[in-house]
Amino acid sequence: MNRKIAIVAGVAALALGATAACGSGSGSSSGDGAKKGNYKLTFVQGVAGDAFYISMQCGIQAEAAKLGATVTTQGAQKFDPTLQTPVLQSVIASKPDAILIAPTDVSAMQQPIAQAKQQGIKIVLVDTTLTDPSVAVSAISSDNAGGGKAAFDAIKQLAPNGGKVLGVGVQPGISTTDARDKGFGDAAKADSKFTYLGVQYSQNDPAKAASIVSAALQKDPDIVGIFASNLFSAEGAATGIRQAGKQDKVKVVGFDAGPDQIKALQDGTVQALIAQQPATIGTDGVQQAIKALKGEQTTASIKTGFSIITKDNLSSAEGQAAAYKASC
Ligand code: T6T
Repeated sequence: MNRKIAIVAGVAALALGATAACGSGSGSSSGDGAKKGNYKLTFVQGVAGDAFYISMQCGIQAEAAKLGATVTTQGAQKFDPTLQTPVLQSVIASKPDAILIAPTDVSAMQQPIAQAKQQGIKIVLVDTTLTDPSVAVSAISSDNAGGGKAAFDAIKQLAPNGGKVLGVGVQPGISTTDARDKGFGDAAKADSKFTYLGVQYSQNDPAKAASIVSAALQKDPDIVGIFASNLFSAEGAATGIRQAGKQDKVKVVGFDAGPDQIKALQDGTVQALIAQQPATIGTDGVQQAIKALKGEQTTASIKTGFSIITKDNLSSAEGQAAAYKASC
């Protein structure tokens, strides 16, 4: 498929790439007693073993090495604030100069992260954010609402006659996937050719995402499109489509571009992927942390770009560069 999407993808990537360069707002600075170098950073992932955070870790490590900082990476086994909190607490006890963290919930992680700040540790929010991000010197993320809308535009090109569309989300309270779900849902509701069936939550479990899709296709066999708003939801949605034998009938667009998603794109189960730039988020995060530690001005909010990958542009330089890494 579909030359049109590949072209649109290029435009989206270019347009968003341009916004990535200019963050908005200005953040805090701290001049007092700043060390001159050898900074110790810790990256707290949303969850361990996720190709998105592994790719971010690669960007963080490369930039830290360039700037003469050391970095360690920690992550809980599930995307869950009750598991991320003790990980963060043990990181705080190890007294890093700065923590780059992807909070797993907009409100539940607010207080644990504030405690890190109270210990004099600089905080940078990478990927996900908090209800009150002012605890951090900088918050860096993709344009998630824009990505959700782009996913709907892709489905619209794939299913131009319209019909029923479903969202497969992760869990409420995650800033990124909530924004993607809303971006997709708002765009679908605004288009009279489409009926938005709402979003169902996979709890970041591919097996649950697969069973959501199987049940939804039994209830509404005429579904024309599914948007899965992160890597594990997309992985499970693809399995559900395969199990239902609906590869040719239902168009699937997934956020993220891990190895499994790329495979699903190649075998035709998924038609388009919204690939984020996790390494860039990591690079920007390190730069902001070091600036804060040196007492320089930081940027409160930075938006990074995304690109849309289809079978058509997968083997292009852009497509190859967009694929996430399973290791650095
Ligand atoms: O989509 C990414 C990330 O942006 C999101 O916040 C959580 O899920 C992922 O890590 C993919 O699994």
